[in-house]
Amino acid sequence: MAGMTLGAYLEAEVSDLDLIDLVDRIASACWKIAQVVRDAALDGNQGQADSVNPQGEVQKPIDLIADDIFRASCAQSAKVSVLVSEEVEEITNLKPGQSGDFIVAYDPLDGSSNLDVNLSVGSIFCVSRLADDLGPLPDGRSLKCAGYAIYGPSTMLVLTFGMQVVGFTLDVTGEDYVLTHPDMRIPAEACEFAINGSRSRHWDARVSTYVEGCITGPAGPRGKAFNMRWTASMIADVHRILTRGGVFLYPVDAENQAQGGKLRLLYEAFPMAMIAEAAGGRASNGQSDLLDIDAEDAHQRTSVILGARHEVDFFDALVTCN
Ligand code: AHM
Ligand code: MG
Repeated sequence: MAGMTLGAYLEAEVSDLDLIDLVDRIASACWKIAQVVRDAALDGNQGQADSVNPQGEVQKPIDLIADDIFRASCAQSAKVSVLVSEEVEEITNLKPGQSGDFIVAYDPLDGSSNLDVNLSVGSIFCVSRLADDLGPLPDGRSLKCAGYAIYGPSTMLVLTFGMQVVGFTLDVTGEDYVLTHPDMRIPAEACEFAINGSRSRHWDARVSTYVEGCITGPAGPRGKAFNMRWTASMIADVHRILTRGGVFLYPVDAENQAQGGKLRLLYEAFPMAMIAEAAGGRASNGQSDLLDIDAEDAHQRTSVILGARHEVDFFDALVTCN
């Protein structure tokens, strides 16, 4: 399979022609966003815009440009009815919803605080279908596709349709995405963890116990050494875990609990959870699988504990110790 183009892969592996068309459009949008990210300093698109997103966070010009690109690409699909974007307060109804039409939830440029320092950022998305008995918000267990693009040293598109996770690298010269990572699996054993340690004064006892156990190393309760990494770009952290293993934690803590945590369920947690499960890992909110959480609000937030299945299970089991 390695070496296939994205188009050839979709044709071979996906039977839903409307979904193929949509994923192809999203892939094109990510390619354009990659170019905008690459040229941000040249084009004067670094720094802040005058606006805030639905979470009250100051937007960057490039957040808004990326949203325009992603939105326009999805809107070209006759089958997309609903868009949910991190950058837009209201759900966008592109056309009167019919059962079977697509809902696309996306963060057009995640980790954008990394832009000015030239580190990896990306786009995250998931796709579901409108159902007669469900509202316009995705159901985690009914997702048809999830993915992210990472704008790093190379641009990659990582996708799952539920059974496996595949990674394509953008070949700028050949003008196509090429399958370079045909079966991305999260290694069973984790030796790295990712958490923003500067928030430790806000953590609850369980998070502190978990991190302490990792830091103590071979002499501690885990009986082995852990390495720590944090890029402040979820896509980069998850991509590392998909590539060489580990666990990612962004828990609800004393400071962010009033808003329900930091990361957003629909367009950050759901897509990464579907990818983690398809790669043999697990994603939890500390109690239950993220994909089992009911979405009640377009921008609702959640704890995210994601990575090697054994490690996420271990964290969840710690609740009984407190
Ligand atoms: P964003 O959508 O505003 O970019 O925020 C999400 C990002 C994640 O990519 C990352 O894991 C997290 O925020 C970093 O948070 P912190 O600033 O606490 O390190
Ligand atoms: Mg984000």
